[in-house]
Amino acid sequence: MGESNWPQAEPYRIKVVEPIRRLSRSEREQALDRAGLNPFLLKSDEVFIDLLTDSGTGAMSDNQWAGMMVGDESYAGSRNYYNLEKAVRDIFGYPFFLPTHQGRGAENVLFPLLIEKNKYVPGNMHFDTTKAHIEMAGGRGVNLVRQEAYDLNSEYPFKGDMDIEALVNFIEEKGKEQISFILMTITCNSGGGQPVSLGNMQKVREIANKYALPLFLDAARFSENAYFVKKREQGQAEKSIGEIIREFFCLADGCTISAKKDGLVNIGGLLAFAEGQEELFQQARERLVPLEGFVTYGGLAGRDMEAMARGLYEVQEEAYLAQRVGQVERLGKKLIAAGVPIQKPVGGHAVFVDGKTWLSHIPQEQFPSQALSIELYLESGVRAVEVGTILAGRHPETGENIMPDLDLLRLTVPRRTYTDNHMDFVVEAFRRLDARREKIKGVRFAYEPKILRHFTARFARA
Ligand code: P71
Repeated sequence: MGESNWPQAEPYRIKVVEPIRRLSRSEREQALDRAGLNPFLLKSDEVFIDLLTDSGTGAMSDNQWAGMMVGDESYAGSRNYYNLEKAVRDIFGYPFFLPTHQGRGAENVLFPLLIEKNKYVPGNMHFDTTKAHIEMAGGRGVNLVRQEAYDLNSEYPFKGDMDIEALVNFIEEKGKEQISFILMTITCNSGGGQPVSLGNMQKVREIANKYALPLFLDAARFSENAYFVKKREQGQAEKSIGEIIREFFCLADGCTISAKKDGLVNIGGLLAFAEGQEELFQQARERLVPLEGFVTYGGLAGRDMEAMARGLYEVQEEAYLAQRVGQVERLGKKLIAAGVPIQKPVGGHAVFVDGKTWLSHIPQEQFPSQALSIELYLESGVRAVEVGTILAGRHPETGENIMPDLDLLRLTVPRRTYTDNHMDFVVEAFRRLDARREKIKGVRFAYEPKILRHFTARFARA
């Protein structure tokens, strides 16, 4: 066996623990009733294993916590700002950067500078808050991801790739002056945490050059994406994670990053620009002050910037990435073995369960994946999040519910937070649900908010 084929042990040991408690079945029933059958409205103390999101929910290292103690809380010119600037330069190769309070802060500063009214922002697939910021700036987001992304059973290794032909056709059809910029999301969150290949990014760059369009990265999970490239893309295996990251960022004009994911911090974000983008950077700098805060803190404490500077390095360690991505994949494989249909291949940060197929007796109008999230919590105390018909909302003109092809339940795994035993507990919850699967009932709205309804809606059993 030699040096290979060892079981995947966490490349860290645990120094601090946070107790979690599972409520009794009757306490869980009461809690969920109070929450209007919407797990989003549960108190976190009512949740045993929380797979709502991987955003800001990870564990920091001892080195990051040590960094918190050397936070320099000066209003201007904090030393931690300079440490973060150095990290951004080193890792992404970008000379211009601004800290922001989180990813959407960076979007809010940047997008109005690039978007003109009614113009388009094509991308592989925009994340919800990103699409909202494009629209708030007057633009129109368009998803042009490859068709394989919509086929849960396709094992295509880069389901986050842009459909290059569709992108060219779109630009030709609308005219390049109708396009504000191109945005590539790595990994593609809304498409299931699926990676973008370096080859695809290079082609998108060629098109951006041909039509003289700016190209940006929404790079919340930049390191997980690089890991997939190293493992899956031909000719990339010998490169380091750092080299792959550099190559990706070299191909873009700048990036917005929610550091709550691969920054390994609980809060923070950044906006950075490549060589040659000084003018845009200056404009962004001016907007940062009223929107986020002075240019050397952007809504963050000095200690937050230090933790981020250190996290951005740690997240590139290959042993960390192998265990991180491996843990999510292992959860997916065990669910498949338990007969639960999921999206394949398993994405970098979450397993997406095909609720519509697993609960095929529930019509889509009765929100099968929401029903599944309710039953999963009742059965086990595990919280997951619907990414389906409730999230999709209503058609702006007809007012009808949009019926997306995919109606999924996202089991999102926080970084360095839960062990494989926790994941086995989740699998066991699905096994127990399977025994009474056909009796699970759909739900209807008891209260439906007008916008972003999934956060605060209340439900009743149909
Ligand atoms: C996720 C989130 C966080 C989230 C957002 C809304 C509701 C629930 C949870 C945030 C992203 C993201 C990408 C690709 C920008 C943001 C915004 N994702 N781009 O998946 O995934 O970043 O939250 O720091 O503002 O749970 P921000």
